[in-house]
Amino acid sequence: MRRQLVALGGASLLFGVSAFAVQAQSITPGELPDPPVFEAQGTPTFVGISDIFEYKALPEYHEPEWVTTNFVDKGLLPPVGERLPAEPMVFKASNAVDGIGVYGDVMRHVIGGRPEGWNYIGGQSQGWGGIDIGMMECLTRTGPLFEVKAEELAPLPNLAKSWEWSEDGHELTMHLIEGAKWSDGDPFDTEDIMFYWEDNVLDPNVSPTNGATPETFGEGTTLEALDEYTIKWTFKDVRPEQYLYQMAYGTFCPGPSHILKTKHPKYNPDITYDEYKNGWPAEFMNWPVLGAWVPVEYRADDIIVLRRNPYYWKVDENGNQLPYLNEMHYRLSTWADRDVQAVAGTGDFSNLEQAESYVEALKRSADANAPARLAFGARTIGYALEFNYSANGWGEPDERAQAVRELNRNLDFRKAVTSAVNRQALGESLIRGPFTAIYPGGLYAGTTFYDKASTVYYPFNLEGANATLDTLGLVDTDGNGVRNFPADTAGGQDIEITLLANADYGTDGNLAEGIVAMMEPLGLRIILNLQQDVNIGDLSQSGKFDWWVRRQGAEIVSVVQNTVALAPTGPRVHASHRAGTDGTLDLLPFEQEMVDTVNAFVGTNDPAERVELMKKYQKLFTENVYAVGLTQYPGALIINKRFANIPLGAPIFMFNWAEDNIIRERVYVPADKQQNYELHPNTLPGAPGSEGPISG
Ligand code: BQZ
Repeated sequence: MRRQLVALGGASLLFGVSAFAVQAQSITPGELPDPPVFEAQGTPTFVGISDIFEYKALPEYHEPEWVTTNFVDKGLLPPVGERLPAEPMVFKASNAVDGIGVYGDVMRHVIGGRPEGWNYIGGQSQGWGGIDIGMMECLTRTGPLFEVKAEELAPLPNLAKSWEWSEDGHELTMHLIEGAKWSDGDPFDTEDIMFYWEDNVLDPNVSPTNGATPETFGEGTTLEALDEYTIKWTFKDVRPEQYLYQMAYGTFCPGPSHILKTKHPKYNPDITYDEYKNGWPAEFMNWPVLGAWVPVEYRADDIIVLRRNPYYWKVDENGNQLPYLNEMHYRLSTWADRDVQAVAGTGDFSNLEQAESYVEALKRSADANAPARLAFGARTIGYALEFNYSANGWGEPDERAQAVRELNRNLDFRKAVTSAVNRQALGESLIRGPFTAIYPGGLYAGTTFYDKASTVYYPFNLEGANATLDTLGLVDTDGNGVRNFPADTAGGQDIEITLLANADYGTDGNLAEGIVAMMEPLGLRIILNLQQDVNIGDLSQSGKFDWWVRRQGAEIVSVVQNTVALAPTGPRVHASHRAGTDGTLDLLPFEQEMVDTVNAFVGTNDPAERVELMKKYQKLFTENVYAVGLTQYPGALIINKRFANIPLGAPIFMFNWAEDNIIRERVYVPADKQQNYELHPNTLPGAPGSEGPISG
């Protein structure tokens, strides 16, 4: 087919086929089919923020009995009231579907990642799958916002329990919880906040996990500590409330400065930044946290076990210190195995997110005696093909790669690529049925700021795609079926393009192989670069890719979460366009318009203006094929039936992942359903760096 096509292409150039014929084959937008109707998705019960929790002192507090007898009574731990802040966070029973819970049992997670170490703010991941979400706490919180009514939608207080704006709107003063402690008893205060900000976010030698940079909080923004529990932000914009979302998970979650400072080069000139980043390997147990659970056991490639944090600063309305679950397990396996174990009942939780596993999971959980229930949410899982747009050195491209960057920056080239993608076939290659939707790229259909009329869609049109590349002069000069660069570019060699994809997910690999196959009749040779998750971060952040099949982030789902990442609004913010070797961003004109649109969105709180700005963003994104949308589908939450207080309609991914959305600290197992799964019953975390948990 392609040989005949290339000949045809060649022929048209040689014999001057009429302009009209070329025109007919050229690429024009078409009608975007609506996503198939998907009835199965659950609906949350929408509430106000104050219906979920408040901060207040209670007359009395409680803890698991064995903590009192084995630890407090023996003087190994202060009484619970002294371990809690002056005004703990108090969850309202009326908002918890099953009300006040009981202590005990374990949630058995299975994850596909592997821990690099505990220095999260220094750039190490703990293996994902909610392990960091259970250990870290951030200034604000957004996961549970899926159940907050639209008129009240705003980040939830968390470590910052209240805040106020200055008259002129440039200053935001935040009040932290007072008297909270890290899980080793060390006080939490502004020293931890300022260490994160000054010695990690602002330090160019440190790349915090989840990518916080100074621009994440607005260019020229400053932060200072006014006293032990008060911080003040100063912004250039007026009341940029948008940045409150950036103060949630993954970009403003402080680490234990009393530990981290001991190996930070600023305070220890004889230590390198690499030694700082890798200062606390996964074998280091009892890492201090503000979250509900502390790592107490780690067996490489096997399991991480976490035990309840005795200093956790949240309670229920009866004053019971949370969490209810004493232990968390993270079995180190694969993401696909997570689904299998959850439906089989040997694991307790999974975000069903790999479409290939849906049929089996649905079949297994349909049985009334199935151990787990499966609940679909909205279509918030989606993939796109990202182009590396930097032509000024990001990722130190060689001559071939530089030539590819130039092509990526050519709109007709991108139009040809998107028109050679048969999305219907791609979706069906993952799963048949009403799951996958035709996704052109940009904001997802079915989400708050999506507007179909502003979405430009170039339908599958291989003929037009080939004609367009012919017109660009990308002809197969050596007849081997692969188009060549023009003679004066990269030595006129075959056009070979590297495609980065995550090897830890079947879906990423399948979609990438689909792209390789679909680019072949277009005469482009795609070299698949399947990499494990731990490498994807470094390769992608350092620009070492031509193309990248990427599962989209929260910014594409909610817009309000990580908004700044919707365009290259800063030198190290966007997934596929970062600053070159001279520190500048070589933005294309439409990119500059996208940056201005996103910055305008961040700079206004006017709802109508924000809607219009996102229509403009969507039009700019899709008509310029900023990324090639591949597919979009709903995820499903799989949870073992013995767990209570699982909120209705919790999406696996929206503002954050379900591990945050379901508020695990108030999830419990009724006494009559509790299983004997605890590996270290009646124990608490030991001192930082010491072996395992202690049993009082
Ligand atoms: C959910 C999530 C919790 C990271 C990770 C992983 C990393 C990315 C992303 C998801 C995993 C699970 O996603 O797939 O279901 O449990 O952990 O954090 O893909 O590679 O860097 O952003 O969250």
